[in-house]
Amino acid sequence: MIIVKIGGSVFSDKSDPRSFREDVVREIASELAGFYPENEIIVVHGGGSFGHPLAQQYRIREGIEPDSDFKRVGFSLTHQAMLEVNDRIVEAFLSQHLPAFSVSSSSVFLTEGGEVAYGDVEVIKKLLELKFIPVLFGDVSVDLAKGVEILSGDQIIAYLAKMFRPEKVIFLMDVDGVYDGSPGEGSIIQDLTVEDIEPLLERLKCTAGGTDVTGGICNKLLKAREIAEYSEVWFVNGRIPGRLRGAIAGQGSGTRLRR
Ligand code: IP8
Repeated sequence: MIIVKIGGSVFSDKSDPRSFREDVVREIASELAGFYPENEIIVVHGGGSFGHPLAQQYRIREGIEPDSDFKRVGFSLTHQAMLEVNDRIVEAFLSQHLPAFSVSSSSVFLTEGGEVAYGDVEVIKKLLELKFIPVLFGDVSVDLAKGVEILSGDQIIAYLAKMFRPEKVIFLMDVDGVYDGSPGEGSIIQDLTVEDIEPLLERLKCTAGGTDVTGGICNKLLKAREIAEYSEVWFVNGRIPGRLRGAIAGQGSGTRLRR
């Protein structure tokens, strides 16, 4: 099994609300087509300029405000924006004759403080047996502690990796891998082990939040460390044709994380 995360910055320009790079998503789908149906594939995509601006505007991560409909409306609007981009991603896969099937994450997972507290993966399991490609996404979530939350695609992937133990988990990003410093300044790390993560988080100053409401590369590295318990993890540039194919074939250019 291969689990692929299509990062929001891969399919959209984060400074341009609801922008969608259809050509990039079609290329990703056509590269995956080379490995289907021999491999089971799950796709999870991020929020990009669809989910994040609304999540920020409605301060979803601060939880519910019981006496005001502001949060409830924002919760629903954020979900609708994610359904919109999910629809476009699924359509792009279908155009490449891949049987992508939308699975709404907020109907599968309950969270507690942003982490998955409960997930029902039976439908996903069945879809895989039937050779569908489930397409989940970072989404709003009903949260046991805060009422409402944002559930990152990275959290979803960590949960799915624990349940399904895939051979590979591939994070597609808009940079060439994990940098040993700020992108553009440091150099790409080709091979990472789980022991390298802690000092790297310190170097990247991961105590401070990024621009994403869910924490960008810092959250990704933390989750990747968990995933590495079960799977090989790759970080590759999803906007450059051939990089995803290379990572799946095991000779790619990017960062590989192993135990
Ligand atoms: O981009 C966030 O998902 P992520 C989803 O995978 C929303 O962290 C709704 C902002």
